[in-house]
Formats: sequence, C-alpha cells, structure tokens
Amino acid sequence: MTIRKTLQNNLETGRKALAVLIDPDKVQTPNELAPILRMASECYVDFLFVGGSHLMQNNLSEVITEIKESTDTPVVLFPGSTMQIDKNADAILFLSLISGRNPELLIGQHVVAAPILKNSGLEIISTGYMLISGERNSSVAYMSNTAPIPPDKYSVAASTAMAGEMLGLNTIYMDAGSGAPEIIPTRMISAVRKNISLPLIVGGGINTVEKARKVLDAGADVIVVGNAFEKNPDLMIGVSELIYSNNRTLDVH
Ligand code: 1GP
Repeated sequence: MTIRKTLQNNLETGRKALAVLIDPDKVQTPNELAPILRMASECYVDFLFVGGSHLMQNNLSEVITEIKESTDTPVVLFPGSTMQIDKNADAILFLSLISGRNPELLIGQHVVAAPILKNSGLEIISTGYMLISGERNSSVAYMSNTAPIPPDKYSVAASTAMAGEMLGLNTIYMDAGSGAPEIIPTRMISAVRKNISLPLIVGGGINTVEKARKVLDAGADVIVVGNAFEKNPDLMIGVSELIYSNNRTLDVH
C-alpha cells in the first residue's frame, strides 16, 4: 500500500501515526544514529522522516543507506532543498510552502525537481507546508525568505489549509519549526482539522508525552518528533505508546 493510501485510511479510521525526524546534520557518525534507530525499531514508529534545513555535511545518502540496512520502517524525505533527493528513500514530501509568498518555494523549486522525481521511483506526497511561528526572525523564516503564520491567526491557518486542499494537495503539514519552544496552539490545529479532509501532519517542539497528546487530541493524524528524540531516545517509548494505545482501541472495536 502506498503511504498516501495509508494516511488516507488512517484518517478515515481515526488511526494515528508517529514520524521520527532524522536530521542528517545531527547524526554525523553511525554512533549518533544507532541509538535512534534501535529505539525506533523497538517502538511503534510508522515513518522515518529524513531531512534538514541546510545539510552542511552532505551525508544524506549515507544516512539513508544506514537506515535502510537496519529497519523496514518507510523512509520519507522531508527536503530542505532540491539537493535533498535520494532514490533509496521510499517517498518524498513534495513540499509547497503555502504559508509563505516566496514563488521559489511555492512552485519554482518543484519545476527543477520534477524531472528528477519523475524517474526516481519515489512515491510523491504533495504537501501543503505551513510554518506557524511568532518569531519573524527564526532561522527557517530567514532561510525560506517568508513570514510564518502567527500562532494566534487561526482563521488564516484554516483558510490556507483549505486552499491547499482545493488545489489538490495530498496532505497538510503544520510546523512550528525544529526545536520550537512551544507546540502549535491546539486551537489552531483544531481549526485546521475541522476545515479540511486531508491527513494532517503536525510537528515542531513536541518534546514531552503530554505535548504529543495535546497535538493528537487537537486533530493531528501524524506527529513528527525530531530534536526531543535526538536528546532523549527513551522519550520515544512514551510517545509511541500513546499512538499504539489509540490505535489498539480502534482495533478492538
Ligand atoms: C521540524 O516538525 C519538525 O521541522 C520536528 O520538530 O525537531 O522540534 O521535533 P522538532
């Protein structure tokens, strides 16, 4: 089954999913990657997202090879640029930064990447990517040359996601940015959830089980956790059990 189909089925049945984000810049030696992969293989992890904002180490393909040698969990590229394409992954989030007004990140880079992706064998998951942040000077705002949606503008977020759905995108990804001090406000996540019928991915700043629960309860179908698992791989046990117990309840009924 394709990942798109899995996400759509999950949405229809109420199943939730956990994506562990691996930033190749932060795992420069096999010793740094191994604990995360070991924990991911022991926990209920649905996807491994791989990518970073600017990858100084140029080690994407080595990291993907190492992941593939140790697990069958699907690897989904979460690219910070068109340079982050690797056909050994399973799928790619084909991100259009719909919260911003930078044409390069709305369509320009996609035109460059399309012929490469066409022959890559990767599953393409078109994704309306929405940055939510009160910090106009964050590194992601600087790198993307866009202003994020302020966290109190619920209707702007909902309308942006609705437009993404009407344009035919497969998923919406709301991101507070890697290492964000706060998760996206739950009222904003709920406002988006109520207004779209696409799988909703939410990440940024999820660093406790409680925050993961809040994001899931607000309506996220997939939660993405990066930084917190890098610092404390054991946290994956609690977060993945949350997802497992939700899904198990559905299986029983
Ligand atoms: C960032 O959504 C991801 O793009 C994950 O963020 O590293 O804060 O978990 P964290």
